[in-house]
Amino acid sequence: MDGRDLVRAVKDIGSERGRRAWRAAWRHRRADAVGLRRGAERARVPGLLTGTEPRPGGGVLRFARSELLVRVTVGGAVFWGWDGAVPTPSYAVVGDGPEPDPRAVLEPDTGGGWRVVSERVTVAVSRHGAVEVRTPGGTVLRREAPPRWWEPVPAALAGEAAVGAGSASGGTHPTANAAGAGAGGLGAGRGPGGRWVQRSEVAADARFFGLGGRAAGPRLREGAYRLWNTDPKGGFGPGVDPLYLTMPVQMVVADAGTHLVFHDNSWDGRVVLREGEEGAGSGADRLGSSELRMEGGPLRCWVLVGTPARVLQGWSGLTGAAAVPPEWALGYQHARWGFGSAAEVRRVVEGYASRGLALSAVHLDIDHYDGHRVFTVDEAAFPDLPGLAGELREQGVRLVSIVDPAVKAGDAVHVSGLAVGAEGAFVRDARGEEVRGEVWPGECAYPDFTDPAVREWWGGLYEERLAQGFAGFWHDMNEPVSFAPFGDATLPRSARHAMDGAGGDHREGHNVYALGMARAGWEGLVRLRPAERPFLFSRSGWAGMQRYGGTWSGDVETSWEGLRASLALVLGLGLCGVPYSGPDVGGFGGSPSPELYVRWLQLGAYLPLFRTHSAIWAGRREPWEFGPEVARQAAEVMAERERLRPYFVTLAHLARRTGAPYVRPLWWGATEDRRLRDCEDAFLLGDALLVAPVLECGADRRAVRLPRGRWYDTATGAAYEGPGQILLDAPQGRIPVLARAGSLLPVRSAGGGGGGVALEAWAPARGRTGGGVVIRDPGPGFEAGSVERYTVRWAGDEVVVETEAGDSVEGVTVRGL
Ligand code: MIG
Repeated sequence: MDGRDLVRAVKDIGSERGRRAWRAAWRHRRADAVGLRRGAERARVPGLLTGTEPRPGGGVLRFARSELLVRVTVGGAVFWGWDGAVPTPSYAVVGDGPEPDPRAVLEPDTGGGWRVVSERVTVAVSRHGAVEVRTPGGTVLRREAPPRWWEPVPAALAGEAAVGAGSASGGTHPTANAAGAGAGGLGAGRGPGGRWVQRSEVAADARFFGLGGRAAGPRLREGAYRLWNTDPKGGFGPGVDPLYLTMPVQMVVADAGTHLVFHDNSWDGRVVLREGEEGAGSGADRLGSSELRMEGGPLRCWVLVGTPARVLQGWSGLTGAAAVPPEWALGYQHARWGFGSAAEVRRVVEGYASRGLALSAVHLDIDHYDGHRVFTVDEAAFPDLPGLAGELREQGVRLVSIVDPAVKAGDAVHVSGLAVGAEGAFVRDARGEEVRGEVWPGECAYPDFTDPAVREWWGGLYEERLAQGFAGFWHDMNEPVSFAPFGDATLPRSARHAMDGAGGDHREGHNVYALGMARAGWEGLVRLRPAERPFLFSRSGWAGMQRYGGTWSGDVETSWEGLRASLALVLGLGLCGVPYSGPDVGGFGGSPSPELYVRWLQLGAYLPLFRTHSAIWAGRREPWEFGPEVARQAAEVMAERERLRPYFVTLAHLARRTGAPYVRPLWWGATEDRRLRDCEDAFLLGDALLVAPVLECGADRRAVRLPRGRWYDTATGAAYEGPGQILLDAPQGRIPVLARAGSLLPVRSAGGGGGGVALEAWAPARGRTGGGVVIRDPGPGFEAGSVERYTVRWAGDEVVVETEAGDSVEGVTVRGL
C-alpha cells in the first residue's frame, strides 16, 4: 500500500463505497472458507519407465505412477502432457491444435530413455521422466526434471498418506483423474486437481523473456513472477509484479538456440527464474533455471524451437493470428479519464486541429457513463453522443469507448443478463448465489465470460455502443477487479465458472476471464458489423488474446521508471504473441515534467498503440499544455508518426501473417550477440528501424548498441557499422532513430499519390543488396492485403529499387548515399 492507497483506504472507510467494499471483501472471504475445503495432500513423482506405445508424432511413455504423451506436430511444435493431458480443449490453442507429424516416431535413446527426432527438434525422455529438448545438432536447449504433484487425498485414505495440508488445494474441483492413466476427453485435458511443480534447466548463457506484461522486463532477471492477473492499484513502476496480463509463456534466448515454452494451464502459479553463470572456461558453469509451481490444472506444455521469428510464427500458428487494427488505430489517440462533457471533448479536439496535430481517436472513460454503469451514457454531460461522434468523424476523429465487465446489480443490463440460459449470465458462488463485488457503479455482478451463451449475450450489447457512434473499444477492470480493502481485489477463488462446459472455479477461470470478454466483444462486433475489423484492446488477457486485439500498459506511474517500464511491457508482450500495445503516454496518475512528457511522447510515437491518457486527478496530457518548446517538439514527433503510418500498417499485417511483433528486441535477428540480450533501452521497429528512446532524466545524448551491419542515423545520415556501441546526440527535441542499410519502408507521401504511400530506401553497404516488404491498407474489412516485395541494390553508382518481377520502381527516395 503506498501513501495514496492509504489515504484512499482511510477515506473509504467513511464512505458508502468504502463500507460496501469492506462488506464485499468479507463476503468473498467467507465464500472461500465454505467453498474451498483444505484437505490432506500426498506427493507423487512419475517413478520409473515401464513401457511405451507409439502414437502419431511420438508416443505415450508409461511410468510407475504416471504417463506422458509426447507429440511432435507438423510445423515443428512439440507437445507433451502428463497424466493423460492432451492439447485441447484449450483457451489458447486454436481448433484442435496442429496435426501430429507422421514422420516423427518414438525410438530408444541412450541410457534406457526414449526420444522423438524431427527436422527441427529432438525430444528425449529419460527413464525417470526428465524431458529434454535438443537442437537437431544435439545441443540441449531445455531440460525439465520429472514433475512432482501434490494431490488431494481421497477422503477414505486421508488418514494414511497425507503430507502436510497447509495450502488451499483440492476442494470443490472434481479430481476426476487422480492417477490419470490413459483417460481421454475433457477431464484428461485438464488434468487432476492437485498442485504441481516442475523445474527446468537452460544454458548458462540463456536469458528469459515474456510471461506476459512485466514491468521489470523485458529481460526477466532472477526472481519470482506470479501468474495471476492483477490490478496493482495506485499505478505501478518496475518493482511491481504481477500486473494485469500474465501468461505462462517464456521465450528463452541462448547461444545454442531460441525456444518458446508454454505451459497451457490457466491456474494461479508462480515462476521462479534464475539466470545461469558461466564459469569463465573452468567448466564450472551454473545453468539457468526456471521453476514453475501451479496451484492445479494440467501439466501440459508446448515448445517451439528456432530463430525468434520462427518461434513466433509457430506460436501464432498455434494460438491464432493477431487481429489487424483498423488503419486509424495506428494513428495518435487521446484519452482522458474525466473529460466530463462533450464541450470539453470538442475543446480538446479543436486544440489538436488548430495546431495541425493529427488526431485519430478520442477515448471516453467511465465518466461518460450514467452513474459509472457500463452500456449507458450520461445524457446531461453528453446530450447527443451520436451527433458528437458524427461531427468528430467528419474531422477524421473516431470515438473509442471504455467497457467495464462488472454490471451494477439491478440495472437494466443486469436484468437482461438474468435471462441468459437457465441460471443467468453472472458468476455464482459454490452455494449458487450470485457473486457480488464493489466497483465504480456500486454493487456489481460479473458476467461469466467462460460461458458461450454469456459471451453471445454480452457481444450483442455492443450494439448500444455502436448506436452511440463508438468505433473502438477499450476493455478495463477485467482481471476482474472487485475493490477490496484487504485480500485479493478480485472474485473469490471458490466462485464457479462454466469453463465452456467443463465447469470449474475462479482459481482456473480468473486468468482467462478477460480473454473470454475479449472474445465476446470481438465476436459480437463481427456479428454486428461484419464488414469492419473491430478495434479492441484490453487491460487483462491471456495467451491467445491477440486474436481479438491488443492491450495497453494500464496505470503505469508517471516517473522515469514508469517510462522505462512502458517499453519493457510492449517488448515482453510482443514476445508472447501480443503485438499491439502501448503505454499511457505521460503515465497514468501524475503530472509529468515537460521533459518527461516529451520523452514519453517520443517513445510512444514508435509503439503500435500511441495514446496519451491520464487519471481524473492527474495533470494534462495535451502537448500544448507544456509550453511552446515542448509543443514544437511534440509536433515534430507526431508528424513523424504520421509519416510512418503506412509502415505501421505493413507491420500490423506482417504481425498477422508471421507472428512477428512490430516492436522487437535488438537481438531479434542476432541472437548470437550476447550483449544485445541485455539491452533493454532500445528496440527494432520492424526490420528497418532501430529506435533508441531517451529514458533518463537530463540526458542529451545516449549510447546505442548496434546489431551487426550498417546503420544510418536518420537525423544526420551518418553511417555506423555494427556490432558495437555508439554515442548519439539526443537533445530534448530528438529521439535517436537509425535505419538499417538496405532497408525499404513505406511512408506517407507528401503529394498524396500512390494511395498516399511513397517508398523510402536506405542504401545497402557496397556489394550488398537489401529489400523490404510493403502491405497497403486494404480498407476497413478483413481483406488480407497483398504483399509487395522489393529489392534494393547497387547498379553502378546508383541505388535502384526493383519489384519482385524485376521492374525498376521510380520515385523512391533513396537515403544514406
Ligand atoms: O479503477 O476507468 O487502467 O486507464 O482511466 C480505475 C478509469 C479504473 C483503470 C484504467 C484507467 C482508467 C480508469 N480505470
